[in-house]
Amino acid sequence: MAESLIFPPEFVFGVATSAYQTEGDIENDWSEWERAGKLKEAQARCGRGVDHWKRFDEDLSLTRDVGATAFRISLEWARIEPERGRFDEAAIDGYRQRLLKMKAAGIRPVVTLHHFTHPTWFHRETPWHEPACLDAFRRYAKVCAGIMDKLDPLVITFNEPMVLMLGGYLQGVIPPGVNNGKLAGLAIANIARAHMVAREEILARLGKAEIGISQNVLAFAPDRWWHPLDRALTHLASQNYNHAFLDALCTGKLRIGMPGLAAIKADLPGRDGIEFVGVNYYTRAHLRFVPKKPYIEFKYRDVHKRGLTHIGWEDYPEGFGQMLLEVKRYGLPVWITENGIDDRVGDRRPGYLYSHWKQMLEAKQRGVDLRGYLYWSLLDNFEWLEGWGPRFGLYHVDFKTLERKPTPACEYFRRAAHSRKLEAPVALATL
Ligand code: IFM
Repeated sequence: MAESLIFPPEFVFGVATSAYQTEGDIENDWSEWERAGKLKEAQARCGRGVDHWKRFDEDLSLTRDVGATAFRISLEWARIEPERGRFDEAAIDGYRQRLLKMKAAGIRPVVTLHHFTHPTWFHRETPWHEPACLDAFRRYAKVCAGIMDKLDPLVITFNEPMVLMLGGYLQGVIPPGVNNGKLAGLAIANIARAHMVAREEILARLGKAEIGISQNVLAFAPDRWWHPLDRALTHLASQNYNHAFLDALCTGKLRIGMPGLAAIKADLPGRDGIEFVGVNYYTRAHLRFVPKKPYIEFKYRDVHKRGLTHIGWEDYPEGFGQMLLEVKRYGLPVWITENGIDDRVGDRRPGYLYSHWKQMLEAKQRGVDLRGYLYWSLLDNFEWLEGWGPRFGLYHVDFKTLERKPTPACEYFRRAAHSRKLEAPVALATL
């Protein structure tokens, strides 16, 4: 099948980043979290990031150099509204200028409003589990709409809301560090409502827009294929983690149910709230039932002996194809808003791209309405709790000098973006 696989002319190749992970010098809930010593390495700090705020022009050229025609960035709420109700005109203009430069360079802006981080006042004054969060997000979204006006962006309101809910409100391992099932339920329902509210503001200003979210999807599998409880868990996890939030935005009803763990039922003020499904796919997770709370053991297994990636995730392109066929059920265009590999040497990334693109194009042949692929990430950057260890970048960044250098995947990506053919990468000598 692979020989005949081509990327149609209208299919978009792009790259993705987020503000906090790259821009540098941002004061928000994550910088507070870091100072409290909550990262894997207690001393690690995001600090100057990879200086993307100041090096935007250079990074935009790097984006063009790999043949990308879409660039996903996020707007940093903490920069835009550093104090509640005080909006920073310089930051707003800075973002507007960036989007204008993208347009001038023939690159479509893909704009995320919320990518995990919050201004420092947010959790104290209008946290996600309180209704006041909706007005706060509405005001912010209105400003974001102004930044994006007339630039035909692809808009992502929230990046990986389920990750925020699980990590921030259930396990308490990322900000705001809450560990409370009831508050988690209120928070995720309000995040879904906040999407709807932001959507209203964006449509009011832009008239027409393509608006969605980025959904982190995991290809779940039972740890013991024969075990009924592992299989039941797999089924429930897939529905709750991969689909419940998207279902809510489409139907207006949020339903999350894990017996003994969570029962969330909430209604949204409307339905049909997305124009596209944004998929972030990285790996597969095996689930095993254990007879004590939280009843789930979660692991990455190297089933096919391809070698776990450096961050410890299974390299499982087949799961990508499977997830794409699953999201076909929404009957909406699909954008891959993230996919990538932590490859600290640089020799595995072309093969990873090839195997994942093959799955993607086969899914397209099977009727998935795929519009574009955004590689995570343009640059090596700050990987949250993992700090500065992982390297997802198409471009290698020297974290001391901040010099950017192409990895072998740049050439591979560029060739595919130009030739529109899926070709296996030539074997790479070890770097
Ligand atoms: O770096 C993150 C990104 O911020 C959200 N999606 C997953 C990436 C890799 O972990």
